[in-house]
Amino acid sequence: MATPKIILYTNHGCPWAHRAHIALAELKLPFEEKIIDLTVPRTPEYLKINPRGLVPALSFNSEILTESSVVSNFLADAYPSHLLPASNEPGAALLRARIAFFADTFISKLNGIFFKAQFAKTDAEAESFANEYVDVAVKELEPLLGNAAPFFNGSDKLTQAEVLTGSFALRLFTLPKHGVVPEHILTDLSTKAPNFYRWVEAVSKHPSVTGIYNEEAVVAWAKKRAALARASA
Ligand SMILES: N[C@@H](CCC(=O)N[C@@H](CS)C(=O)NCC(=O)O)C(=O)O
Repeated sequence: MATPKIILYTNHGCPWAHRAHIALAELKLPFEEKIIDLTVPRTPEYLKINPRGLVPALSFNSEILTESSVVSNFLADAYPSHLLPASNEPGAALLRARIAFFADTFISKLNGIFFKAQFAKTDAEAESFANEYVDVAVKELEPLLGNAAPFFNGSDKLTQAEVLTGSFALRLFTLPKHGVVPEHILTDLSTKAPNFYRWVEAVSKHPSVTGIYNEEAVVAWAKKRAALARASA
């Protein structure tokens, strides 16, 4: 495929937009970046690009795509690679289904609990969500990562499973030490869900995942939002 003209409308603090950055980095696709300021109302120009007003949005040869999973899966499908095999390759349909199930499980069963722990109204509530996170990781994620090496399904390179979940794994691995969530969440995971912990650690060190991450800014934003949640209790 000829080099496409790609524009990514993004904000580096957004874990959903971060998914598109991981895909673009792994696929080594050149792109122009337009940072959308999320602290002010979206401009009429941006609302024409994404009427929902959210990031990310992708312009691919002037075709607009929105929603991070749609954007990331489109990129992986347009450029079959180590991330995701084309669906007509032998064995690919099954692997694609396994990756989709992993990402769905991470996002639908686990991820929301991390945000609840971050923005809990009391320390006791944060503790309870941290413990719930560990329990769900043990039950739902640990069995899916038995053959991670260190990435999904025995891969030594990132896959689409990590594209869709890496930004959240990175926050899990980096935020506890700042007191944003109870610190024991990581030590508990390392003993109770060792496959999951090793995978989180490997994902969180990968340059395609860490590339746009500004830990200090994410911590500052999380602390501000947590203070607001507690003040409204
Ligand atoms: N389901 C969307 C969620 C994207 C999303 O929530 N983006 C946030 C930033 S992390 C946003 O644009 N928020 C703007 C707002 O709510 O005004 C996706 O996966 O793309």
